[in-house]
Amino acid sequence: MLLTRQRRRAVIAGAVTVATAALGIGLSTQFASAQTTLRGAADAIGKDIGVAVDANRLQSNAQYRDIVASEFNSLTAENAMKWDATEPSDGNYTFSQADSIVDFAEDNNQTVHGHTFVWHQQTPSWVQSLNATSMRTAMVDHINTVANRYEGRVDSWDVVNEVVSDNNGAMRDSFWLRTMGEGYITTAFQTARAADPNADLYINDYSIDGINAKSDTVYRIAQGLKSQNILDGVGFQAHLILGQVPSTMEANLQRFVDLGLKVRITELDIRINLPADSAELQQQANDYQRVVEICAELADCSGVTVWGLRDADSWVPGTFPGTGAPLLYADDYSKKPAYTAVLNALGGDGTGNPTTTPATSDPATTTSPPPTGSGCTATLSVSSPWNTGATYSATVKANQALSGWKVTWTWPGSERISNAWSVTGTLTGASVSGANAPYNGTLAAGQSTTFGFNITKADGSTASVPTVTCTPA
Ligand code: 9MR
Repeated sequence: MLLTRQRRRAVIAGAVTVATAALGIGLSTQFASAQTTLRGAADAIGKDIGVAVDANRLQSNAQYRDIVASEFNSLTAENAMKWDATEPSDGNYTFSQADSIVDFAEDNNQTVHGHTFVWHQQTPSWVQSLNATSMRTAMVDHINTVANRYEGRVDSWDVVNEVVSDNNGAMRDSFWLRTMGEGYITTAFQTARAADPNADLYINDYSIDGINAKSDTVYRIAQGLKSQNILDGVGFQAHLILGQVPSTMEANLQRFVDLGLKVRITELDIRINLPADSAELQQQANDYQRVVEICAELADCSGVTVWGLRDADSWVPGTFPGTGAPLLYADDYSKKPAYTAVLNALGGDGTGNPTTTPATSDPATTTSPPPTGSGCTATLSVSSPWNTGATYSATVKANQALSGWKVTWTWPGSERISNAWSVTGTLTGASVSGANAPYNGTLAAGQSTTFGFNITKADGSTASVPTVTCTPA
């Protein structure tokens, strides 16, 4: 849930004003860490970088704990919030492990993505053998109890998990479907919405990262749930195989965003045939970078969660024998090339900007002409437009030595900034007045710096490129 997340971020940022924190803009005080930690970089562009965690490891292993706290701004319980962990027998709720993870997140100003209420796995047999009426009652009680316990502390929930089969996009033949019919999905979302109206509600699945029969079915389900206002987002697990980031991944996420939904990479890992050599680790880094860039460039992508901290913690070798090494950290807690790639994708070009890939085929990808004659010049360019928004990058060039700069422009139409990085000021209205962040105001004559932002705009309208006035400040 957005407000909770931003409130926690504001606490971390400390010096960020209430106004800018409420808009999610100008979190520049955190930028000091943006170049060196995933968390700092993700905070600077307003994204979650999450990790799936195990409660016992958090308690027992200081090195694990320290990295989870310093490198990630969001947590998912890898197993501790599942039904078998939270309600092993009817009405007998056991929250100690889930509580410890949520407490840890609060202590470290991290958001929590809840996983999961309704799944065909890790649900106790007492649930699976109920008749339709009793199963519905059990589901409603379970969701109410767990969602209420964490209301205001868990920001978003995977309400249903893996409800579509791998067979041509048919519904999964689970005990839920067989007993309650397809309506079980609607029941789950209606219950979760009523139990915690402020949490973002997600449908989550694997092998839906590209456009295919399975993601087409999730799309149809999402349309229906969205039209009832009981769905906020789609989780793409992204359990990937080396070298196989789907070429349609960006377009696929975009079509869900175009429905008015958020998207999120919820369980990212990229497995390698063991032993992994250095070329494979570099390929893995490239794959990670691609996935994280897709999210970084998409305003409505809430974030990326990796499914475990170290390779040794991963579920992969147990399920796909002979494969593994799928995560960002090696068994000895050293950072793999994939770590650096993710850092880069989150803004590691040294300026806090996500790396953007210009959509050259799109007519809206244009650059404004630089105005002449002042102490500085600034230009905007649209790097990735979509129906209802766009990502812009901006360059400020000093024509003389500067100790600060100010940029102003007016949007001609419906464009409004939704979040921005490496720039501060009054940014969200039709008249934009931006100023340098604390770290990018001092420029020698001839030097340039960059900032960036996302906008929202009327569906289908052009993302215009206004002329920017730049003045020394
Ligand atoms: O990583 C989880 C592993 O520890 C559990 O044993 C397993 C049980 O099915 O679930 C794993 O997490 C899964 C997640 O909850 C849903 N998507 C697939 C994940 C990997 O199997």
